Amino acid sequence: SRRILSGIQASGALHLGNYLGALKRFTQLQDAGAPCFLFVADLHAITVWQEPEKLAAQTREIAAAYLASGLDPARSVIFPQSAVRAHAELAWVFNCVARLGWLDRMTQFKEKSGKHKERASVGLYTYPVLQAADILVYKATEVPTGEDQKQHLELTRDIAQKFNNDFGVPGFFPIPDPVIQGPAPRVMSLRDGQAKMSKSDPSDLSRINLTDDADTIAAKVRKAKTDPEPLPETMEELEGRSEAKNLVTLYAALSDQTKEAVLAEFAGQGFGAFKPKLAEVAVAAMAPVTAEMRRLMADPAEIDRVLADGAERASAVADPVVDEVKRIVGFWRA
Ligand code: AQP
Repeated sequence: SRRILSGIQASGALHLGNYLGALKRFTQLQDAGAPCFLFVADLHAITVWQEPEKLAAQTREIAAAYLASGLDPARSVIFPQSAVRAHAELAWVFNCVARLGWLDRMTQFKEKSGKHKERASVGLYTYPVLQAADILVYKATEVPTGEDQKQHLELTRDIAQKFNNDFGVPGFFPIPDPVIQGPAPRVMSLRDGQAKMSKSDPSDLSRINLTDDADTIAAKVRKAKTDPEPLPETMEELEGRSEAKNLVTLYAALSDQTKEAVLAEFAGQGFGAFKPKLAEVAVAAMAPVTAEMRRLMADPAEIDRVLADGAERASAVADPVVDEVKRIVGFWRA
């Protein structure tokens, strides 16, 4: 049967890419009736340094973003990753299933470890193995994420397959499908149409944060890199104009229209006219979410209840799977 799983790292501010590529998609899947397990990835967050006194607040903030974007804790299971021991336990077994050669090919590690690979944490290297455990410990069948996670999801499929083969348990782990769809699976930086919008970009002008106010959003959109040409009539004509294409994609995703409809409205107009309209739809789409996040964060008791309840429901699914894995691997038990 169908089971959706995804997570967002507890490592600071969320941006429009996270919102359109992940949060908004989760809500759509939930509302279509799919059972969703959504966690706050705090184990993943510490692959790079996190201030201990801030980590729990960051976890609550992501939980607030889940709730504010429309996830309903009665229907979806929302929990902190570290509160369900099964993730880390299965990750160890998977560390012994995955091959070094597979991890060596992961481009995100290369990007995030930068020039000084030897100084990166070992956790950053095995990050995609933990991700495989996150997914498979629920025997999830579908994993909605942004485009940037595609390679990691392929690794999860390889790990599931190898575990099933090595231990002679065909079908024990389902081979999960990446769900990289939606109107904006790859939101690009506002300063560079070749780079994805990312929270680690040193330029704050490159991204719209979920916490930006209307004036900041308008200013960032105004300063977004574009070209001098007016908007064309078709998407094909936007090929090679990556910044322009990104802004049209954003407008469409934020206003729930197709890109073609957006071009039909704005063809022939320049960015001087288009940008203020884009800022307007961005503010209109995000303001209710940020307002609700602020309301929830003002009194974390409600968030804490959701997370504690979610952790219990998640453990009830994950613990028996890990118990079964331990039996399959041959560990001692009384
Ligand atoms: N630019 C993006 N467009 C669409 N989706 C995106 N996601 C991230 N960036 C974009 C999706 O957001 C979800 C949560 O991501 P994460 O918490 O795992 O963090 P991340 O991918 O590390 O986010 P960042 O902002 O890109 O951080 P850095 O700068 O650290 O790399 C995932 O589903 C992701 O695909």
